[in-house]
Amino acid sequence: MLMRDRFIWMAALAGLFCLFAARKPLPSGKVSPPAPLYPLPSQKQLDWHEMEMNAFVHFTTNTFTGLEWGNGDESETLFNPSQMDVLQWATTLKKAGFKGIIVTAKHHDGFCLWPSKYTEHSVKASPWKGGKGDVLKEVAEACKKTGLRFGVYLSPWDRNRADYGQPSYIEYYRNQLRELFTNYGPVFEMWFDGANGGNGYYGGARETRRINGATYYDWPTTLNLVRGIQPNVLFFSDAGPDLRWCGNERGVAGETNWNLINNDTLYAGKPRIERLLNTGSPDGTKWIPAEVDVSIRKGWFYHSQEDSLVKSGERLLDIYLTTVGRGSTLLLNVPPDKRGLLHENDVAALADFRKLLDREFGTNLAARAKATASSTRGNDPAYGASRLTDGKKDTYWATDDGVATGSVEIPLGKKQPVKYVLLQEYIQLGQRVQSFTIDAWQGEGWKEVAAGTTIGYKRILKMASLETDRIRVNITGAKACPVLSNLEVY
Ligand code: FUL
Repeated sequence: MLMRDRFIWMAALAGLFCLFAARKPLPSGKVSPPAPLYPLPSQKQLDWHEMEMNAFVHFTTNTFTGLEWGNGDESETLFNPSQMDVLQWATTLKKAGFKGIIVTAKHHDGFCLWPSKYTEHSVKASPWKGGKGDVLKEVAEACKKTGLRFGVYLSPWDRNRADYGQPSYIEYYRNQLRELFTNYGPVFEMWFDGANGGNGYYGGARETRRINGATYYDWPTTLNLVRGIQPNVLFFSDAGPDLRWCGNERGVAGETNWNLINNDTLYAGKPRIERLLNTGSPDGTKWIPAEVDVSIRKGWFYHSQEDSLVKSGERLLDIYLTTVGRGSTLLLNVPPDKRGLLHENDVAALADFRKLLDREFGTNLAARAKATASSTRGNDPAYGASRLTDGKKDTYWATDDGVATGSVEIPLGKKQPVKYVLLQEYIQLGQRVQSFTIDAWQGEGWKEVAAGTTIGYKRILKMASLETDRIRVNITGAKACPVLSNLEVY
């Protein structure tokens, strides 16, 4: 080959190389990830989001009197479960898919399920186990054995205490928290109820007492005290600071559900804040996700006349969709009966629920699907649509800064029935998506089959009967470039 020809060849090759290099996406890691959109969840909140389903256990003298709110004058001798088996609670709940148990250490009636040294109104004055029993200890141990996390509910309102309403009661309440957080191992969540003040026994006074919900408890001091013992605990109350009430006890998180809210003017029991708590606010300055507490029965405590009213597996699946499916965590109450066992009807409903969950969400049709996107951040495959279907929770699809909309397309291999689309934002970088639609390919074109607003930790949309071989998710509005970690189709 002549020198000149060689030169021409080399120039052509170099040109081709440049062209190729220019078109080739930048290698992973060269494009910087999206900047976090504040506020962000803390690590303990992220861990809580991933729990998805926890169980509530309401148990006290009410179980034996048939009341929902004990007056505070109940005799301790009433508390006498005949076949108490806390391991039965834990194994049943674990099998159904729950990750933690929150137990009513003390409900509004003031009876303590542990032998507190600050009151006689507890299991130690009951005939159960000759006054030597400790329900909390048993629950904490059963949780440990079965791999569940342990949480407590300690009602601030106490209808038994003579000094409820006075400063000395706050000291009593704090002493009890010291006991709970020192003696029972790690507590993942502490539940503060919003019901505060009203009529009660109050050591024999039998009167109505009102407290100022905004000031009486001096919560900041109490929370700091608890954090000093167990820094990893999450506090639930209407106002957080870690988890908020969802505004109802029907099992329904907001269809629009921001994990963000401004809690500066909120406090447990504040009137008429239900709507705000249900939806959160897109411009909230704190990450305080909603937890949805709902009972498997009509009441929170066991009453035999409600044995036929236990929510069915189907009903629990609906509740799953309006809680976990809306980016919340479900806190399902399953109250033990007078024997100290979860009743057969509740156990059967939980087993049905599990079966339905496994049936509905058994096979992810989008697993490892070759997803494509309308645009990808910096054209870098590290942020490509395939990250949505790779089964890894720490990878994500993202668009360029300033690009707040975009679509991803998921081929399903063949035409088949599709019932649910599940989406997750990579909330480590904040909650972003404000609106989205879902299209299904219908032979000749796309048809919109569902639409939603927020996504957050998780969003599951149920579709009316549908067959398709391709799904498209369109992010139609976001506070900043969308960052989605997961997309599943069932
Ligand atoms: C409510 C309480 O008054 C109920 O008795 C129950 O404990 C529920 C979880 O919270 O506010």
